[in-house]
Amino acid sequence: MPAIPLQALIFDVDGTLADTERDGHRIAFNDAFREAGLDWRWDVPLYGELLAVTGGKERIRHYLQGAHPSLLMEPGIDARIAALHQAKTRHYVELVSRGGLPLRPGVARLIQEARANGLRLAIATTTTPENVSVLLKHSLAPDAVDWFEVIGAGDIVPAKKPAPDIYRWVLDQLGLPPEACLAFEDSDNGLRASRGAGLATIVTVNDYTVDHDFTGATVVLSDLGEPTQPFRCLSGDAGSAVCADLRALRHWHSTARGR
Ligand code: XBP
Ligand code: MG
Repeated sequence: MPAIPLQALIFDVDGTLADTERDGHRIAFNDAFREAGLDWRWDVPLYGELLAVTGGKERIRHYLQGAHPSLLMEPGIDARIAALHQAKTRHYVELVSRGGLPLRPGVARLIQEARANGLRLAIATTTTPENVSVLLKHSLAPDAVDWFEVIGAGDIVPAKKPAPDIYRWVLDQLGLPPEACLAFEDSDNGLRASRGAGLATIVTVNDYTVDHDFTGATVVLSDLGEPTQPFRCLSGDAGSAVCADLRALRHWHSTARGR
């Protein structure tokens, strides 16, 4: 059977395009809590634990289960969580609009190279759509939202990562089989979602995810790398590549398909 060529790249956002969690989402959650007169504070280690649950509303609920379980019994708690989360999104958008979150190494380079070579681009993320748009606009390029043919974000599917639903939704919108694509992820939950949808996956780790179990990833890298700032390959075969360019991606795509 002829090999299916690589046709599309599907990117996670948080932790993959930029280190948004510690210095973005976490700060915005705390700002929303403060604004609502709550003394809840999510410090860096606690936030690392809370990241086990994806989705901001789901994360607040998970926090309350441990810290303030009685609040979950109160009438109107769903609306209260939703309002807090809306305020958090407003704070996050403000923070990112100030140019507060740079992209990770190699992200802009790879996306530009993919565009120049006619690869299709998509996003599969758990975060809220506004958060994706503001990051692409302020950290990549003013018109970068238009570079992505499909943006799957937030509550568009009810079951968030590690469920594969968001990736399946994106593949359906692209009209492509998973074998024609590569996914980019930074976390165990993200990898379970992409692999669950049958996608070969490149992982780039960050401080919160470096100790996660990435069994099933095609390759695990420190970051996507630049020609002058090589990545470190933590697992898998990077051959002679120093950065994740299209040549390396095509190699990983073809070896992953053979498995
Ligand atoms: C991202 C998330 C999100 C963000 C917050 O996971 O878990 O919850 O932390 O986003 P992934 P919202 O990178 O695996 O998609 O508050 O907008 O939900
Ligand atoms: Mg992520």
